[in-house]
Amino acid sequence: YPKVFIFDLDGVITDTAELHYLAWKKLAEGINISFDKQFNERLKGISRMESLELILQLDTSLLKLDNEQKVKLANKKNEYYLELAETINKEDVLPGVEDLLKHIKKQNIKIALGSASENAKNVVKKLGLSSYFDYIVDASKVKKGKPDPETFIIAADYFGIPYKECIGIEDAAAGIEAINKANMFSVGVGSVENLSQANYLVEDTSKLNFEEIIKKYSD
Ligand code: B16
Ligand code: MG
Repeated sequence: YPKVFIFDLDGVITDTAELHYLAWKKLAEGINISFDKQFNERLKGISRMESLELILQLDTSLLKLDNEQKVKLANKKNEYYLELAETINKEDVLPGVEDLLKHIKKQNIKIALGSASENAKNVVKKLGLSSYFDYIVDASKVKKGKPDPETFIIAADYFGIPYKECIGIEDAAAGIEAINKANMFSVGVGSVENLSQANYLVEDTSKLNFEEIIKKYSD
């Protein structure tokens, strides 16, 4: 058996992507940038500041903003996001996720959260899942975001477990890349077009099955 499971949050445990999208859209419209769903795809799994930089690139006249102004905008986006996130509850847990968490816990395998979101702890609490997690990576302490392996390495090192004995679950290509670079076993949730690098792929969270994952990991 593996010793640690490391979960991504957005897209794996719940769908906060829609809320991030609405918050960025509101911010972008406030500074006269038009922003659509397609562009939003590029922001998945990317940190708040990096996302802002990508959005500002849509309007070259905004590239001259200084750091203080950028931080203000990022804070504003987070205010919008937190407002929307108020409504998050148990029903927002994606299908199959709590069942998987239960199975892992039963085997005394450690569970960690490796999200790029600084709001991750708060969201997990609202979802009613806090008691499953032995460790939540503090995204504000991560120097290099996904696809860098740092997020996953921090989680494994917290437990002092060899990377080969860790399993990471991700919905973003950058996340799968990060898990693979950390020499962990990667489970992808999504399409083969997006996640062809995953060691094991399921099409959605309802297909996440403990025994099946262990079987593939042991092969
Ligand atoms: P925050 P994940 C990521 O979550 C989101 O996919 C991404 O869109 C968001 O910008 C990022 O968290 C940072 O979130 O503004 O709350 O710090 O997929 O890594 O769980
Ligand atoms: Mg994700």
